[in-house]
Amino acid sequence: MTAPLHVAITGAAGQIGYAMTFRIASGEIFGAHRPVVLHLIEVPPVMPALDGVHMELDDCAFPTLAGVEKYDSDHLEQAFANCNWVLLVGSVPRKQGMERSDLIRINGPIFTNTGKAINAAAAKDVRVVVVGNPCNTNCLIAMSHAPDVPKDRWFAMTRLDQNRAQAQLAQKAGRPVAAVSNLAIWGNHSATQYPDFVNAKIDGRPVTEVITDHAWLKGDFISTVQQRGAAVIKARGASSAASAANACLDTVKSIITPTPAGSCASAAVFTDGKYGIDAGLMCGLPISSDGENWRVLDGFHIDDFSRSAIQKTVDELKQERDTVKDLLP
Ligand code: NAX
Repeated sequence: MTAPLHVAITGAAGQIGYAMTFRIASGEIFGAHRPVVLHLIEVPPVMPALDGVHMELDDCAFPTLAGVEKYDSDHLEQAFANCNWVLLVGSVPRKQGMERSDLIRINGPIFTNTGKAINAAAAKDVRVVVVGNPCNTNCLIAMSHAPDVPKDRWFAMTRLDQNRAQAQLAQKAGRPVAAVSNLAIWGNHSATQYPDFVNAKIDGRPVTEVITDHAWLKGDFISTVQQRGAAVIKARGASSAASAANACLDTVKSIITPTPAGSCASAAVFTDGKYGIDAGLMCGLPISSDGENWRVLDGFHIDDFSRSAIQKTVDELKQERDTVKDLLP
């Protein structure tokens, strides 16, 4: 029998954590022959709700679920012990009328201790995906406190933005969503992000050839994707949950599965100056994986429109980094 993978989820009783946990336990993400042990983490007052999640996991009788361990957030080193994947969802969600930047000082400090505990206790091959907002900067904070974990193991989630953008382009073109490929989200997971229609394709052709309404691409398309989170909050009275959980799992799958030729996956990763983007940020970029290792893709065309949009969102990331500089060692 293959050794089980240990997967930690913080905020596991919250709406995203709850939606994600069962799909991981079912074998859908790591395969029907790969057992998983879930490490579910919550703040102390929410531990009774986590017991309920555990009961429901038992009641699914998933053959791939090799164990469930529950921890409160005061015991993070025990919680992350030997974990191969750490999915950092736990944090305070954005409420209606709140911008992502408002959250930065509330959620940032959580990620200092999280990074230290991952550094101390996680498996040597640990990979970390940060969902809790502001996810780019939270990831930067956690990574900064985990000097022994290589920087290419850290990801912040821009996949929901990619999926949202793909759906918008598919609907506009009257094509299935699977026809849309090579869609990069540059920058911050926030209202400044740049969903890159210039390099995206529909049925293998440039989006700008298939969709001739370029005013829409430069206007409503971008703003719809940028504001989609707020629109969901307005409609649902709660922030995106199932789609966010799905995007986190898509991120994991994109890292462990070879990326189709001619396409990319979107994730925020540590920058080294490529594409003229300042080094030392967690910035949304187009990446490609061979199933083991990933790299930032070269060769994306950056025209003047894209350059200015990317600069705006990178400037926001730099501002966020300044806002939390007391949390960065
Ligand atoms: P919920 O409030 O439903 O769940 C969050 C859970 O985290 C709660 O159960 C809470 O008790 C727990 N928690 C809080 N602090 C914790 C800590 N220090 N350790 C462990 N658990 C802790 O929020 P939910 O809707 O699940 O959203 C979670 C996070 O995802 C929020 O920060 C939200 O802003 C962010 N999102 C990120 C997205 C992205 O694309 N990157 C999109 C969706 C979502 O808005």
